[in-house]
Amino acid sequence: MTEGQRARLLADMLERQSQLDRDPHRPQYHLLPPANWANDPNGTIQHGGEYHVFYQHNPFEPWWGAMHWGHVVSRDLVHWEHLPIALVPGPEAYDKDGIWSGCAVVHEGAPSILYTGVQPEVQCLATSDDNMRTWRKHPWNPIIGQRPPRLSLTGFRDPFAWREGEEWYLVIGSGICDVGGAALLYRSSDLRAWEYLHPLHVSSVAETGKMWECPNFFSVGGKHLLAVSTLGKVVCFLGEYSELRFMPERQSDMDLGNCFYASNCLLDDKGRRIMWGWAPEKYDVEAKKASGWAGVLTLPREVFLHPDDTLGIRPVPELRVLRGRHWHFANLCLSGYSVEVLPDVAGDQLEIAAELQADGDAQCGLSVRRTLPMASRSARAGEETLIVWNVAENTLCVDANRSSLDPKAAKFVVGGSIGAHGAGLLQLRVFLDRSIVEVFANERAVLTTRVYPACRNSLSVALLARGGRLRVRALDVWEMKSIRGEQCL
Ligand code: DQQ
Repeated sequence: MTEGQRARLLADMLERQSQLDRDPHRPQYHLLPPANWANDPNGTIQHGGEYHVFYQHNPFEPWWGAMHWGHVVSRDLVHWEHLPIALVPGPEAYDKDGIWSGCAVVHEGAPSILYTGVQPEVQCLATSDDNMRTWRKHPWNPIIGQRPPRLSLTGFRDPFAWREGEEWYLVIGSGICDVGGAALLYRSSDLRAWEYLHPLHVSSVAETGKMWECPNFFSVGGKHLLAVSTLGKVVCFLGEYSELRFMPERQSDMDLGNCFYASNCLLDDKGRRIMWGWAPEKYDVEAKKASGWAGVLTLPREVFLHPDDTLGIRPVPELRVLRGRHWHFANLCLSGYSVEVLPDVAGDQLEIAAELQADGDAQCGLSVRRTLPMASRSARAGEETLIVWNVAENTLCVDANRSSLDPKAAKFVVGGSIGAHGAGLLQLRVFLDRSIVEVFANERAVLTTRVYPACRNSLSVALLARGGRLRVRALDVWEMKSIRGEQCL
C-alpha cells in the first residue's frame, strides 16, 4: 500500500467517524480507530515528547481479519491524532497474513518496531527515520525465523523488548506443549541478530493455560513484573529478577473484569510505567458487525509499587482535563436495604470519585447507567449496572445482569478481591464512557467491563446499601468531554 493509499484510507475512515459516533455505545473519550476493528495495543512508546500507541487494526471491516498496525500520537495521553496505518501485511511472504502484536524501542536513535509476521509466526523488525511517521521493514526479515531447537511450542509471538546494560533483551509469548504457557528470553546487541537464552518463566496448563500471548516484562519499584495474556485475562507475576533469571513471588490478575487483554506499556520521561489493554465487545458478534466498529483500548493506567511491595494501579492524572460539569455530595448515610438516587446527576460519559466507609456486614456501592424513573424491580422495565463492594469479603464486582434490556448484550457478574487494605474504607474512581466501564479501587485494583444499555434514559447514578451501614464521606461526579475532533499536535 503506498503512502497516498494509506492517507486516503485514513481520510475515508475519519469521514465516517461522526456518523459512527451516533451509536450510543461508541466510547467518546477512549482510544479507538476512526472506524472498523481494533484489538491489542502495540508498540506503546514515548519518543521526542510524543506518546505513540499502535494497535491491531483491520481497517477494512469491523471484525478481526488481516491485521495491520493502526497508529495514534499524543502529547498529553488524552487527545490523540490518528496517523496513517504504520504497517501493512506483505507483500513479502513472512508477514503477508498479518502484522501481529509487538513493541517499539529506540536503538541508537532509530525508532524500531519488533512485531510478529504471520504465517508461520516469525519475528520481524521495522524502522523509521521520519520521527515515527512512516516505517520500513528491515531487509533481514524475519530476524527470528526459527523457533528455539528442541522445544515443542504451542505458538511463538508478540515480542516485547527492553534495554539492559549494553544489550537488548526480548521475551516472546509461547507455550511448551503438554507443560503450559511460557515467555522465551532472547538477547541481541543490535535488534537484528538474536540469541535464544532460556524460558524467562513457564507455568502449568492448569494454572494459566497452554499459550501466553503479549508478554510484558519490566521493573516496578524494586521488583519485576511479568504480565501475560491468557484465558481471556492478563495474569501478572511479581518477583525478583537477577542474572537473567526471574523468580516470581506473587501471582494476580491485572484487572478484575472481563475486558482487559493483551496489555502493552511504556516508561515515560516522568518515570511512570503506563499500561493500556484491549477491551473487547461483550455483545452478540454478528449484531456488532453491523455497527461498523468494534474494540476499544482502556484508559492509560499507571502501574506502580506500594511501600508494602504490593502492586498499585491508577488512572493517569492527565485525564482530569476532560472533566466538565461537576456535582459534589458529602456525608451521606445509608442503612439497611436502600437506594439513593443522586439528584440531577445524569450521563453516559462520567467520572465518579467516591470515598466510602462501611461496616463489616455491608454490601454497598453504586448503581450506574440506571433508568430514571426506575420501575419496580419485579417489572423488568429498567436497566442498571451495579458496582458492589462486599466489605467483609474485600471484593468488588460489577453485576451486568440488568445492564441492558437488549438480549444481544451479555449478562454476567465479574469481580474479585481488592485486598484488605482499606479496613472498611474504599476510594472508588469510576469511568463511564458509553459502553465501557472502568472501576479503580484504592489505587490497588481495577475492573474493566462493557455494558450496552438500551434505554435512552439509563443515565442516572444511585448509591446502594444492602445490609450494614454505608457512609459516603465525599462523592464527586464530573461529566467527561469527548476527545473527538480535537487534535493534540
Ligand atoms: N492478538 C494478536 C496476536 C496476539 C493476540 C493478533 C492477542 O499477536 O497473540 O491480532 O489478542
